[in-house]
Amino acid sequence: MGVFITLEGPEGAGKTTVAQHVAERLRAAGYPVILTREPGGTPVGDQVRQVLLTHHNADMTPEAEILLFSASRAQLVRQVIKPALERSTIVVCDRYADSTLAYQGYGRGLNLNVLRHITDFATGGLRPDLTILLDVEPEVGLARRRRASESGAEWNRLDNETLNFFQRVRAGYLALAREEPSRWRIVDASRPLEDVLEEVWRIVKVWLQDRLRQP
Ligand code: T5A
Repeated sequence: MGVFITLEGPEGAGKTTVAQHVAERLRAAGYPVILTREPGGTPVGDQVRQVLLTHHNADMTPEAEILLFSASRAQLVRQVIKPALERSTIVVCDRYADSTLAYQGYGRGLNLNVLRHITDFATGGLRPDLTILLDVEPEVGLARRRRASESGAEWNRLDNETLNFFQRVRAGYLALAREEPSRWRIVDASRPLEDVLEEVWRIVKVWLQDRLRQP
């Protein structure tokens, strides 16, 4: 079986940049790797992503939102992630089910147990082996997003949420990481990008070495 690594964190934490860097370094080290993302990562998922993130759907209910994120995830797991793991590939995924617990659970206030049931159904119970939380204050992450959007990066429906919402999301991520410390590693993503990239790569390298030593 392969290895399933996820990157999590609030807006502008650096997940996409870090996920690309980790995938490149793993490939350079000789590992077979696929890099994917949520929502999206498949033709069906990319269409669902449009529905989720367009500003036209400002009236979307939290219940519709969780089901759409889950639809994209169900497709990604079966079409991309599981087949790759079965080929002993390392899967690096930019967001996964913990985003649902953080945003729809802690952020929107939906019941966490209900979200866990829906998520288990969508994923068939597939959980990441290692999750890296890029932790950053919402003000810092959103300022980065705003700067990036001025140079053409997407500014989506969820980027318009209140600061309070993003503060709940961040606190939610930290609570999830504390609940399951063996799976999560927390990285201070407010530091310069080079430092964040080096720390995440060191974590992944050490974690893989430890895993290879296990019988
Ligand atoms: N969502 C998603 C849910 O609500 N529920 C779910 O179940 C799922 C799966 C997805 C949205 O959907 C929500 C969460 C999101 O709101 P998205 O575009 O996939 O949207 O996710 P975002 O987090 O919004 O993506 P971003 O691109 O903003 O954030 P990243 O990936 O964390 O950041 P990145 O790497 O793109 O970097 C953003 C900018 O910051 C710079 C980068 O160069 C870039 O310009 N940067 C740094 N600058 C200085 N120092 C650093 N350390 C930096 N790191 C990055």
